[in-house]
Amino acid sequence: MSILGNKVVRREDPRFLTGGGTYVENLRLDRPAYLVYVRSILAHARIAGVDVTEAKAAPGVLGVFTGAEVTEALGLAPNVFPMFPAEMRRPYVAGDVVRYVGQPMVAVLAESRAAAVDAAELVLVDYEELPVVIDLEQSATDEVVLFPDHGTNVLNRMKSEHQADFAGCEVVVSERIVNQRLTGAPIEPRAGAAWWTDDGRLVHWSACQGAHPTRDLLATVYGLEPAQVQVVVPDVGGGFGAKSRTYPEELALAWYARQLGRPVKWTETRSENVAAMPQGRGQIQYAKLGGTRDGKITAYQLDVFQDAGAYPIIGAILAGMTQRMLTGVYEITNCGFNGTAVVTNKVSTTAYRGAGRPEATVAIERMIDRYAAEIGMDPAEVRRINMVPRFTQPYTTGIGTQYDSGDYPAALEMVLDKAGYAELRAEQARRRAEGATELLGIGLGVYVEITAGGPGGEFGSIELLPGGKMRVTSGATPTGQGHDTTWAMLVAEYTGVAMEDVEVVHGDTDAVARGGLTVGSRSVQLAGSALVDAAGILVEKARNRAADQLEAALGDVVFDAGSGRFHVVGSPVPSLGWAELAAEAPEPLIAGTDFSAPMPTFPSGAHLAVVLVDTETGRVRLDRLVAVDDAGTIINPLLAEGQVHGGLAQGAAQALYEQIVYDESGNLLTSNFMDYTIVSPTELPSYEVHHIETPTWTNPLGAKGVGESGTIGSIPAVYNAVIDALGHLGVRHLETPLTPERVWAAVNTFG
Ligand code: MCN
Repeated sequence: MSILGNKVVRREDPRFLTGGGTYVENLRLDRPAYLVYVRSILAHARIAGVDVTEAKAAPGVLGVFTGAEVTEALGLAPNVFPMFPAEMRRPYVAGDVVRYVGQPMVAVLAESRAAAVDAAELVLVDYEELPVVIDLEQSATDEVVLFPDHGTNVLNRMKSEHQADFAGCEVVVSERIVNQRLTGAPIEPRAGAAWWTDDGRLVHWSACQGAHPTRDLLATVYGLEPAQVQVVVPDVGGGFGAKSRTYPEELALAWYARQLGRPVKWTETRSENVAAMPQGRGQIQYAKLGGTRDGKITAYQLDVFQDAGAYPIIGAILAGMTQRMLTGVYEITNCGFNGTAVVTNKVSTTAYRGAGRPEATVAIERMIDRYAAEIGMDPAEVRRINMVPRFTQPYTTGIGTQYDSGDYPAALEMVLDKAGYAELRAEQARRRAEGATELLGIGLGVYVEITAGGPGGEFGSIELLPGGKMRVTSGATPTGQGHDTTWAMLVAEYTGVAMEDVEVVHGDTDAVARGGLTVGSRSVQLAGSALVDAAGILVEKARNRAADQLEAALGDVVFDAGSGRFHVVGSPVPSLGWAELAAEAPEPLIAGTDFSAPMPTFPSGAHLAVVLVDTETGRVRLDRLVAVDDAGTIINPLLAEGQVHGGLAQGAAQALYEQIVYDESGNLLTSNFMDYTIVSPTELPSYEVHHIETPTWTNPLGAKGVGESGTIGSIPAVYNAVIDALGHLGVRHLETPLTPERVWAAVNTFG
């Protein structure tokens, strides 16, 4: 019986739930120096002077290094994306100019963290204020140029070949949509530790989403061969995209360690994390949709401004993902996209759960509801009319993106059915007719997204150990997704050993040959498929060995994956299992391979939210969230569901609660979880989660990614539900998050 598709509980959880996880912070080091950064309190200023005299003399201080000193030694941090201007590379620690509140300016190292914090407070900085640019659209005007050497704040302009033509549309609706900045809010903030071994190797522990990319960056920074660097990523308390890169302030740890001749340890505080870990979203959209009066969409144009923040990293190119997913699940051939990414005086933007795809989904799904309201048609019906029918071979969208497979109508019909759509509409009408103060709103978010959309494959190996156990090494670095369980299931399935006999190793560059980043929900389809292929190679090698031992022709020896035994075809006895093969092994039996797919995969689904809006207070209560997700073949429905649960929370949070707010001087007004209003279980309903399976043909598992789906479908579902509740009052559009203040103001303007 197959183990795949079963709800196997996460075997890593007992360790996590009983305090047995190993995080960077628990690492015991010999005489570590604790690092604390002095951070900028201004969004844009020239550093006219830094006085570290008192800090250096403070008790327990081991070293104080100014940005000027660090920059002189290390230069500027490498550009991970070579297309960005060299003059916009970030300093490890700012020496001459600071460009956002929270930017590190001075490194203070001491015997204890408390001593470092106390000494950091004694550092005096003389700032000369420079003009601040916070607003994206203002930045694009270049009235104030933030990098004078570059001459413009605009980093890139994306323009689709075709632009939408609205001539002939019977109805045209347009809106400005704001995808506010969000922080990843991992439970564990960023943390790192570094030291040099006696033989000149660098060892660096990092709470990040990819051991090998961090190793390669460190090798570049310190002019080392990759083999001279060991990066260990132990257990990680979440990343959500924002830890996909190890940032300059962490890359500098090895330099401090070298100066002090001691290991260096760094863990930021929560407020530092909110202020200085790169943030997500930050996209302003101008959306325009046209069609006929009977619900056929005939034109769609989306023009966006993307906030890159102070120094461009991946956030600056994520509008490219928005472009790729422009038309979502709909057949719209007359479409166009323009994107402009600009620098501002805020922390950089990076990937955050969905990374460019939720932005596309929010835009098209919001505009469909806007159009439906305009023509007086049920929004579910407008979706039906325009949806791409089921397909199993590549489908090319109006903007030119090729999807692998999908069945969007099935997901839509299922979510409507599971939610009881007709009854919900009747209940909505009843409340309106009664003049109820608690209105009911129903919102749909139908999505398709792209997973494993970046370049490169992923590595996996399986080694037969004495006694017949297996050791797996995986290039993927998990940050909470349950890879230990998933990889053990796959190897158990394809080799026939028990899951308990599969040891999983990841996140250590000395133990794993190579690896990529755990981003773009790529791991199951790439790292998982690599293990399927590796299992195939291992079985083949073992079959050869079994043929020798059974003194049979290779062609006559078969493998029974159910029992994990080899025997001659037609005669199950005698047979050999993995333990016997390991015992007789002349040399270790090991198979390692890389898996690359011919194209990305495109998971999809339909979410439906039900909200209750209190017209007297503006409070929105999320009453139900019904999700139907299609990630192709599901390996473990329990884990996939868990992924959807987490995603739904973050999607609902974007629609209703969370936002990063800077004032016009660039002060961060939401630097803790109280002000940021991070979502918690008390605001969320018990989810109703379902799935369908449209397997992909791009990998042997038929699996697509599921790590981001929950977020992508739920943002527009919850967003649309709130606007829907207020539709009869004339409300057509509001900005997220839909705070009580915004909703109350809308009710009082229109109601
Ligand atoms: N799965 C499955 N069947 C599939 C696909 C996935 O059963 N067809 C299950 C597997 O058990 C797998 C898990 O879902 O362990 C996630 O797999 P996948 O979709 O391949 O995503 P990744 O493992 O590559 O994880 C990355 C993804 C991203 S991009 C973000 S952002 C995110 C997310 O995962 N960040 C997370 N989920 C997170 N969950 C936690 N706890 N913490 C984060 O930081």
